[in-house]
This record gives sequence, C-alpha cells and structure tokens, in this order.
Amino acid sequence: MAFADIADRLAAQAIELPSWAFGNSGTRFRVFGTPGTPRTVQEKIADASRVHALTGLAPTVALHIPWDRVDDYAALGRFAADHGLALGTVNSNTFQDDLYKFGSLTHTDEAVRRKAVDHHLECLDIMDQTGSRDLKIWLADGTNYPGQGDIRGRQDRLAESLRLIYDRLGPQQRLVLEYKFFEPAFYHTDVPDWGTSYAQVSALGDRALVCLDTGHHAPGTNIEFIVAQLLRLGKLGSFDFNSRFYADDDLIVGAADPFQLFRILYEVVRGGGYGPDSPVAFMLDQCHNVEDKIPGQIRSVLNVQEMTARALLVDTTALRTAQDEGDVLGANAVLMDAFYTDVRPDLAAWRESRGLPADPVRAYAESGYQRQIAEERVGGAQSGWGA
Ligand code: AOS
Ligand code: ZN
Ligand code: ZN
Repeated sequence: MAFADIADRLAAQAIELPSWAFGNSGTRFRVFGTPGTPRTVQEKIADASRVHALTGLAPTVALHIPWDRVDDYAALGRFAADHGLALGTVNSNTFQDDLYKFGSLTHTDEAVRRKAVDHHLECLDIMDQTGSRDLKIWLADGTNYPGQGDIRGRQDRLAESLRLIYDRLGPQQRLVLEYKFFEPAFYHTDVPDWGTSYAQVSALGDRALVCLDTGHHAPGTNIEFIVAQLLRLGKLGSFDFNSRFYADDDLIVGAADPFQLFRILYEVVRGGGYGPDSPVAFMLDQCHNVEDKIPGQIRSVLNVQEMTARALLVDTTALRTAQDEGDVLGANAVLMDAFYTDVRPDLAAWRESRGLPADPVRAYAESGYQRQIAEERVGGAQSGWGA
C-alpha cells in the first residue's frame, strides 16, 4: 500500500477541538498563565480557526456549558461560521457546584437530580440553536469510601436521569456518555468503564452512544480492544483524544505513546469507524499547561492525522493471509511495517497540493499571530479546569 492509495481517504478527516484547550489550565498546584490567552469564547473560536486554517483538519469546536455560556448561541454560530468553523459537541458540567458534592444525576435528593437533569436540558436547548449533534456527558459522580454510597441505587438513579435527558433529544441529536475509572472520586465512580457506559446507553436507545477518552483507563489497558468491541456493537460514538503517562494527564495526543495511538486508529479503520459515513466523532480533550496552546492543538491534530495515515497504510490483505495461516511473526511484521512508515514527507506534499502549508507548526510560528494576541489580550481566562 502506497501513500497515493490512501490520500483521498485522508481528505475526509475532521477532528473537533475543545474550546477549553485554548484557556489557561494547570494542576491543583498551579495554573500558569500564557500570554495571549482568550478572554471570551469568541477569542477561543478565533484561535481554533487558526488551527483549521493551517491544517484543514479541525472544522468544529466543542463548547462547554457554563464556561462558554453566551446570550445568543445562534449569533455565536454565525461568528464561528465567519471564522470558517462550526460549533460542535456541547459538554455539560455538573462538577463545579457545591450542590453536586455527593453526586448529580445519581444524587439521592430528587431536587438535586432535577437540577442536574435541567442543566442537560439547557444544553440541548443550546444545541438546538447551534445545530450541534452531540451532547457529551461526563460525570464526576462517585464516592471516596466504601459504604459512602449505595452503588446499586446510584446506578438506578443514573438510568432514570439519563432517560429524562435522552427523551428530550431532537431527531438529529445524540447523547454520548463518557466513562472514567477514577478522579475526582477515588473509591468508585458511577460510570467507571466502557461496560457501564455501554449498559446505560444501550438501555436508552439508538442515539445514545459511548464516548471513549483515551486517558481514562488503568495503565496497561488494551484500549484498541475496547474500540474494536464498541464498533462491533455499534456503540462507539466519539473519542476524546489525549495522552497520559500516569493519570488523566490530558497531554498532547500521540505524545506519550504513538504506537498505542496507531493501534487504536488501526482498529477504528478496521471496524468501519473512519470515513464520511462513520458515526464516530474524533475530538481532542486536552489542556496545554506549559506549552503554547494554538501550536499545541496544531501538533495534536497532526499527530492524529499521521497515525491515521499509517493505520490506513496497513496491508490488510497480507495481514489477513498471515493471520489465517498462523504466521505470527509475519502478521506482526505487516502491522509494524505500516507503523514504522514515516508519512511526514508525503503528508507535507499532500498539504501543499491542497493549498495548506507543508509545515503548519512552522507556518503558525511565522504568522505572527501569537505575538499579536499576546499584545492585544490582557487578562486571559482560565479554561475552567483551574478555576
Ligand atoms: C474529564 O476527565 C473528562 O475527560 C471530560 O471529557 C472533559 O475533560 C470535560 O467534559 C470537559 O468539560
Ligand atoms: Zn474527556
Ligand atoms: Zn478526562
């Protein structure tokens, strides 16, 4: 398989950027400010538009409510369109309110659950105005100590709350439920793994799907297996791409373990999760604590593109033959040949042929945009994570 054989398939790639990647963030120890950080959602969108203009890979931006709350979402959509972008997934937030200290959609108090459900209904109202397809739900719900909560009861209440949200979805809208095995709860979380997310969304209906955040697994987890299984079940709705060394690090995708990213993308392609007709949304879920944010996002989408190209380069006929013949080393070699193919020169030429810069990171550095925003913007906003 040569690069020319896969070039057309690369044209369809779209990776959604998270608005919060452009805000300041950090750890519980320190939030570092970066000169030029956006002060408004409009400035985040303007920054995201630089990523898309230089890579052609990122036509949509995900919003987070309330971090990106505005009075007029239709106007925000027009603002995005003027910048060559569309508004994408809406992310809810039930994790920064004292009310939710002991849970949101799972809370024992009906009034608290109602408030959490209503927040999600507000997100759906916003989606009606922005034309967004996906409501992404990640919950901080869980407990810190054995016995603190009734695990089973919480699961039942979660199902009831999700039903109320799901029933309000418009015909073109979807609900994606993200799982995470720990943090901020440390003993148990209410949606800890793909199986729980799968069980909950399966009970809801066809437009409820699983969101897989690559940073939300225990070390050593075979994530590509989960990808294969969810695709097989028709329940993989979206990815939150990032990379991790230790916990939910939210570092640049492909930075920690490019080979894992390749293996994941190979299973995505293998399972029909890539291409214009695929229901699988590619998104980034990252923060840039110490590096500049716009080039950090550019590097991220390029990393996904590079590994997608390598995954598409796998000689599937040779692989299948080797697998069927029990040729262990031969099969492994076919996969590794694709992984070790340096696609960067071909991608640079492919970009130029499409009117894009061969080296988007360099083009950004030479554009002067970073200097301009550093001068113009004073008092950049936190992403919300460091708040
Ligand atoms: C939290 O750990 C999750 O990764 C969330 O997906 C995400 O960062 C959040 O939804 C942003 O609002
Ligand atoms: Zn995530
Ligand atoms: Zn996360």
